[in-house]
Amino acid sequence: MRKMKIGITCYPTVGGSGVVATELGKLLAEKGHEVHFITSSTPFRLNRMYSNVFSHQVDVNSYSVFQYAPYDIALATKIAEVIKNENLDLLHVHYAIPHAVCAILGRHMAGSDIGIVTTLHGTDITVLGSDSSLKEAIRYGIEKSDVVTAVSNSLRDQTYDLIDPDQTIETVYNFVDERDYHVKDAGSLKNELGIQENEKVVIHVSNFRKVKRVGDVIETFYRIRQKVKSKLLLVGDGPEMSRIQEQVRELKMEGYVLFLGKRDNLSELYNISDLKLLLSEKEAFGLVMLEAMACGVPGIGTNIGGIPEIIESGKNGYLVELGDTEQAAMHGVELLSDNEIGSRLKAGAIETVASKFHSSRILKEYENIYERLLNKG
Ligand code: GMT
Repeated sequence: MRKMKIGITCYPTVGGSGVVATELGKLLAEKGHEVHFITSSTPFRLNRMYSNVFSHQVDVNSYSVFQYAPYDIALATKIAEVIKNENLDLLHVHYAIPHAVCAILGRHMAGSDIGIVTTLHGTDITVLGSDSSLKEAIRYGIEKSDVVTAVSNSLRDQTYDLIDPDQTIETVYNFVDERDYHVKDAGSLKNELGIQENEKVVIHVSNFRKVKRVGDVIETFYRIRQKVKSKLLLVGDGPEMSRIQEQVRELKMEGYVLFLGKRDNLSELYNISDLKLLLSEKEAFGLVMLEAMACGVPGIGTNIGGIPEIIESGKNGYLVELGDTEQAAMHGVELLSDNEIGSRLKAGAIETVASKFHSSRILKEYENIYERLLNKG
């Protein structure tokens, strides 16, 4: 495989699409490629030093005439500059809006014909795709990209349905860095969090937006708690937080639900957990489910979006219909109270990550796409 110079644009702050883009950049660098992040700030997961990873920050002019600072134009200009100055071979942008459109404009500004790969992550289609002020721009970004990938078959199909682009969309699944996410000893963390050894741990991680249905997570846990001695870890923060805190108070569950806020040490938290709940109404993939499974935590997830492409009922967790907290709790109780079932699903979770979503496999798929693009040019 020839060594390439790859420009990557993504949202650098917390969020699945930025995590995947950054982890991919790191793996590409470890394979000897030169990686240039072109973003509004240094990606938060870029926590190791690499001699062949560079971060180019977009400067936005806040001239007083502008009612809104022109970030998209500034990003396109920076992309053009990096294409020329660094002699890039290709661009890989994550999230259609505005990144795909900026990449196309930047390439044009640079007078270049390098290939553009756009990866769709979910809300760029499932939420923004029905906004009439953005739909045409999303279609344009998809059609003018050279290769378009989606993080699940479900998102690929939804993109065809909602946007109807004249473009082929390939599925490339997400992955986790197995060096961080694996089964390990979490030391005294359980004890430090005030959880007794004989208590089971249920975990939910999200940005607490409405689509995540955290209320259903609380309801499910409420039912589980009536049968199994357990605690619920809520990790993350977002607009629904105060409503959720109120729900927990109303159910008199304050002593059993731990609000941990935003955390970096997710793999340690997963390693004290026995069950992961992801009961969203929209989820193009569900990276947090994969992270948990890599740490040996089986999941209960809704039968929507990309979740059924990760969870196989009875093998590595269970699928339930949206809003069916009774069924979710029934499976939760079964999994947490029957050691044989718990261990089988745990082994299934680890096996699924290793066979279907291994980082080496996904990295190869992206490298093959890049290689194909370079051969075409
Ligand atoms: O879930 C979110 O709200 C964040 C969003 C993002 O853009 O970072 O996540 C999307 O991309 C992730 C990485 O591909 C997927 O794992 C999430 O399922 C997807 N979120 C939704 O579709 C709601």
